[in-house]
Amino acid sequence: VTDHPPPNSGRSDGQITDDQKRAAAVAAAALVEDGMYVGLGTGSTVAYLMPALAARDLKGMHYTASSPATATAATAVGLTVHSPEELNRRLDIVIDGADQIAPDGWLIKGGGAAHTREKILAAAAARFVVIASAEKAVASLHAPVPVEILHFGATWTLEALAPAKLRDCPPSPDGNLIADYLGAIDDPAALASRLASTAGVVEHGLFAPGMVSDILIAGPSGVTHRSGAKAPA
Ligand code: A5P
Repeated sequence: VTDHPPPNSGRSDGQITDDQKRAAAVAAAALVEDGMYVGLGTGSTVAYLMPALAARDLKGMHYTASSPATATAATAVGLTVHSPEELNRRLDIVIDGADQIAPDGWLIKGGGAAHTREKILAAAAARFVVIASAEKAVASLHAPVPVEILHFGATWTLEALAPAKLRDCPPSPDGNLIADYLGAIDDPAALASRLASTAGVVEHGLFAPGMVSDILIAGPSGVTHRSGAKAPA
């Protein structure tokens, strides 16, 4: 019997993870300033970002979203979302989640099937900020790696990607199939190069350290900030 229950007593692992996702999203929202051009990622962590941005009551904002789901969630809290074509300018900041974050800064993304659009936004950003709960930090990357592929010739594309299989999920925001590469990831750069050069692949979910400016990981004792390899613009 103890007089003092342990921290987080009574809270499920899922609730603790959700609290961490919210904490990382709130920390990232604090980096956004009036008048910025902002890219919004996709996923359950980013779902906490839109209310956090709305709560800041920022002025003169220009938002774009990496998926219809994010655009809908942003609009629901009063953020005005534009297409990239409407913005027609590079982005000041992009904030997005990740499935896995390696110690050297490599990421796996695409659990929500939106990694192609997410990578386009990240590449167009002066600052790309990754937000995550603690369990996303891994010792080394492991399968699956999401890969967006065209319907046309998908059987041949899958053969070339082997070991890989189609994921049973809705299509990407651009209507393509999502496959999962299931092999070892001994050398992320070599694998990224192989996946990118496979005919029929639209985009893969490996994000190189050079794309990432900041990594905000929320854990039991708060949000930890790691600097990424992408230099400030
Ligand atoms: C969406 O396609 C993904 O890249 C997400 O950013 C990633 O899967 C993280 O999602 P959660 O925040 O839901 O874990």
